[in-house]
Amino acid sequence: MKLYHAPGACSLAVHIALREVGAPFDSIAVDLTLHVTSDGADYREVSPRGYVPLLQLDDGSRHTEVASLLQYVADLDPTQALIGELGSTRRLMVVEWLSFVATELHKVFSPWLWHKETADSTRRAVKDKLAERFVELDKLLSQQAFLAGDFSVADAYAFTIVNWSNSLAIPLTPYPNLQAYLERVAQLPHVHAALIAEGLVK
Ligand SMILES: N[C@@H](CCC(=O)N[C@@H](CS)C(=O)NCC(=O)O)C(=O)O
Repeated sequence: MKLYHAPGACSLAVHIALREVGAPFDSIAVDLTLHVTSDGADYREVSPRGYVPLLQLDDGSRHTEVASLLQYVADLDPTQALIGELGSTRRLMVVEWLSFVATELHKVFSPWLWHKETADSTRRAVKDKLAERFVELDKLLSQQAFLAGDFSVADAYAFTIVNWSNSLAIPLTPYPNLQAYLERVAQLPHVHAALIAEGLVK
C-alpha cells in the first residue's frame, strides 16, 4: 500500500492506524500548496481532488476519505481491536465517533481556520462551535480514557484533528481532560512513532 499524506494533516490519522495494525506501507509526502509529491509527481494526476489522505492499495486502486480509510485499515487486523466486530456495539460507537470527528470537528476546523482569508466573523463562529464540542469531549474524557472503550481508530482521528488547536493557538486550558487525552494518545508507541516519522516531534 501507499499512503499519500502531508505532515500533521488529517492523513496522520491513517498513518497512525497503519502503524497500529502493523500493515506494510510506503508513505509519499504531498506538498499541499504546490500539489507536488515527494517523488516529483503532479499530485492532481494521482488525486484530482488534490487532498490527502489517499491510500493506494496493492491492486492499484486509489481511495480517499479519512473515516472510510480508517475503517478499512482497522479491518486489516483480524482481531479488529481498533474498531470492533461487525454488528457489535463497540463498532457502532467507533463508527459513530468517526462520523462525529469528520463532520463536527474536522470539517469545522478545515478549511476555515487554516485559510488566512477567512473572515473574522466566520472564525469566531467556528471557534464557538468547536468550544461547544470541546466542552462535551472534556466531560466524556473526565470519565473514560478514550472515546469508545479501548483506543480505536476514532481516537487516532480525534487526536489528529483536536491537536490542530495547538498549531492554531486555540487554548485547550479550559478543557483539561481533553488536553490530558491528547497527551495520553501522543504517548502511545505507534502514535509517537508516526509523529516522529512526520517530523512533528523529536
Ligand atoms: N473529505 C476529505 C477531506 C480531506 C482534507 O480536508 N484534506 C486536507 C488536509 S487535512 C487537504 O489535503 N487539503 C488540501 C487541499 O484540499 O488542497 C476527507 O475526509 O478525507
